[in-house]
Amino acid sequence: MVNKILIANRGEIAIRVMRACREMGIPSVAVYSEADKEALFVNYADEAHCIGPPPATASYLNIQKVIEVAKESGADAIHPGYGFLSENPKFARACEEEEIKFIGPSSRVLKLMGDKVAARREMVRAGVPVVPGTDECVAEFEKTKDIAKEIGYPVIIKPSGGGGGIGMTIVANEGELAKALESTQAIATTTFGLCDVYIEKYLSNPRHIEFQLLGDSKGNAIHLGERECSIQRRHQKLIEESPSPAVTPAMRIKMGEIAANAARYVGYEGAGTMEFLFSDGKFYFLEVNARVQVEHPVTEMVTGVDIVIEQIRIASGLPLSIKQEEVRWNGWAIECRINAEDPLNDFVPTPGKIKSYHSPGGIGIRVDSGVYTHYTVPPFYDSLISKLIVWGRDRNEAIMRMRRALYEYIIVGVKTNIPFHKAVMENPRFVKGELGTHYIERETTLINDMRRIMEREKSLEERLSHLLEGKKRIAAIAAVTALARTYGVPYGQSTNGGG
Ligand code: MV4
Repeated sequence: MVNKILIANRGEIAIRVMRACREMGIPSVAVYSEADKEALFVNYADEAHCIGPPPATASYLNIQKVIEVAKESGADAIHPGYGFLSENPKFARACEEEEIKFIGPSSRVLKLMGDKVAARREMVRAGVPVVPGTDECVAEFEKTKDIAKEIGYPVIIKPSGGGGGIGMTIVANEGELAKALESTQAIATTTFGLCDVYIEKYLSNPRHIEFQLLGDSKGNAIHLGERECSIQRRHQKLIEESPSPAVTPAMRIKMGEIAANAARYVGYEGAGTMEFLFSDGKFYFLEVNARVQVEHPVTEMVTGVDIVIEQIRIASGLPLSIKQEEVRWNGWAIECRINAEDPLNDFVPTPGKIKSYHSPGGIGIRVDSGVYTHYTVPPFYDSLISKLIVWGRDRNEAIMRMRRALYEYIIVGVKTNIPFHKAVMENPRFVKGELGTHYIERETTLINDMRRIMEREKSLEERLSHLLEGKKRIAAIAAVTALARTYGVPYGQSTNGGG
């Protein structure tokens, strides 16, 4: 087993990893920026080292500094979390050279998966279905025109160095192609330093479904089923669930096997996700996320497998602790990402001081949070402050529990997207499980539903204003939310969306 782990990340995921370390008896080392001195994860760690100024490029992305602290502190492994350096092949390479175990796939696999065209080609070889398109980059207009014609419009042009939606351009017809090709190449060059772009058939409102994979150093690879992540806004996922209401047990087994076989084929070590678009009952490979993902807890809730502990075991050269035939899927889990942002002002980030904080609890609730009362959310990083995950025996129970938990969640001082989540949990189409990547834009009533929910809570607050003075303030806020809960959709209205 590795002896000491440096966590090259911050916030809730740093704490998530350190919790696994503590359960395994492995000391943890935090690295933090000057903006994170007061952060919960810095305190949680067994030791912590400041690595630089607030901007991530000067701290969390500073490869030399992170490796230097690992060596100084005697850490023999680094967990990169998600984002930051987690899928950076140069960082993985630097770790390999310094004989520090990078907790994740090899630099070779990270490089392959980071090149979206190469990854697509490799997945075709491994027998994974992909979206109709090219397995080479496109560059020259006349040739691209022929390819697009063959695929059939609409098509989508994607930067090969990208992922996560940045710089993608949808092309409705041949007239738009020249401009789209040029602009995607320009964005690809400036954002990813690589002008390579590729072209695919554009699917209009697919579901985003991904399979959780684990591969060990002995050549074993298994899948833990799927997550549905269709509820997203500007390529930011907001709500994820497992299983997907659209996936039958037979499809899960078939696609899971295809994904796990592909992981084995490329020699995948660690936790990873294979992303698919799902449309008209068919799966199409998109990309591999070669890291632990934000939404991994929903899979943990339904399978009981601790994905971070598996990552650490794998990095230590141990075999997977579970065989494919031992994986059981029990019940339903939903995650709401709680962001410090203003849902009434285009979801702009709202960093600032949390004056009062109370998180939900009780049966079937998990809160992975990086904050506490009187903590100041810094403006330098993403706005995720916690994840609220619920488990229920079926989708209906999970939705009812999520509603209950959202009304228990009290965050005063910074605006959050909790009202948005309350609106989604009451939305008939969500309740029916009718999801797609364009769900939020198409559910045009959602923002108004949310306004109504916020108004309802405000009027209750006003009615109780005599309590909202001095020391009684915090208790009064709890009373307000408890009352607000009774205004929610009555019990029993949610139905299982299938699956
Ligand atoms: C697509 C697609 C439709 N057809 N690919 C977005 C995230 C990234 N991982 C892949 N993405 C998409 N890929 C094909 N062949 C739709 C999306 C997509 C999207 C694309 C452009 C602008 C907004 C979008 C929102 C959701 C999904």
